[in-house]
Amino acid sequence: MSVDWLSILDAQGNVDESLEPELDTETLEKFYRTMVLTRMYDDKALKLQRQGRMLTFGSSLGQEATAVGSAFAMKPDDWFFPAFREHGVQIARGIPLSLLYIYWMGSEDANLTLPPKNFPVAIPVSTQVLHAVGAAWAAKLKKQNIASVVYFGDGATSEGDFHEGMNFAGVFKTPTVFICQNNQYAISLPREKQTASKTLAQKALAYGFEGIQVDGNDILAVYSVTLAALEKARSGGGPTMIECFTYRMGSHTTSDDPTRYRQAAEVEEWKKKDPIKRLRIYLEKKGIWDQSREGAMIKEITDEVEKAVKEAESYKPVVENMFKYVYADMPLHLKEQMDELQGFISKRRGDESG
Ligand SMILES: Cc1ncc(C[n+]2csc(CCOP(=O)(O)OP(=O)(O)O)c2C)c(N)n1
Repeated sequence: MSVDWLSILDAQGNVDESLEPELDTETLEKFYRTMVLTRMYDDKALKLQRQGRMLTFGSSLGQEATAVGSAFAMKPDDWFFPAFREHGVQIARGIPLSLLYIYWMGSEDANLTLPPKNFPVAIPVSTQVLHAVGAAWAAKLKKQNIASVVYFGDGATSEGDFHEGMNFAGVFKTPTVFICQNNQYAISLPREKQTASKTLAQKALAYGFEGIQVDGNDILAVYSVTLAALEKARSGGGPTMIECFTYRMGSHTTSDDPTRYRQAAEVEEWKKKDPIKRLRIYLEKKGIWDQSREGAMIKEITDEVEKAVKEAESYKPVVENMFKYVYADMPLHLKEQMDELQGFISKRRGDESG
């Protein structure tokens, strides 16, 4: 057993025709639009944070192919467990942009109306791996023909939760697809200081299942590999780990300054591998994209993003929800805190109106 590497669309937009997936024009356009939408959603979030209108935010700039390619390989009925940088997957899965903004503006209310099978963001690194394996195990026991997909970063592979989840998935052959977004850094820690393993995908081999590396900036490769892994999972073939080799072009979050730990030349090299640029070249070569379509799309997306921000900013969070969903039955100390906050808010409202 060894780890294979897959790439189909190179940085210059050239395609390996022997591996090119058969996708119709509509699907390719959907891939491209969703990647651009993700980037523009992301860019707007950073601007809002700098203006004090958004809380800490982790950009997915440069990782759009990994997110969108894998998301479109899923079926709506498959379980989806994100970390905190999976904006592109959430958008492709149809979660409204306004909900995503509401969440990052600080309200957990956004998680109350997520479409089915989409789990909330997991901030504690790697905890979602266990949830995903559990959901897959349950689906297998119930003989449901579905898979569960979990996303995590390179840093998450150093957590115990990751290893426990991988081991369980291997032993019980759960229908789980593990998608590692290897964006080369866990905050300031580079990938080579994270683990002595040559690849991250090879960790799957130790747990008795397939691991594969893919060019994470190549949406055709990410889509193809994820589609195959999901089909294998749903048909009883067990789990797969996919290491998407990509790069975090921006900062870890809005609280981070990456110039303190990485070289500008490295970032410049990765700029040349931009996932959106290469898909656009591919579409142009196929004669299905041009400057005028690009202009019209950008205008449409700008309006869509602005509308979502407006909706999010006009949303009034229900403060009780902060306490309500921590435990099934609210413990006394939380109840006391909630009552105190409610008292404080109603007093303030009374002061304001009086
Ligand atoms: C259990 C836990 N430990 C530490 C943190 C603080 N923390 C937040 S993100 C992060 C690094 C995650 O790196 P990686 O898994 O590579 O994902 P990336 O941020 O690169 O997408 C750390 C250590 C946390 N959120 N949870």
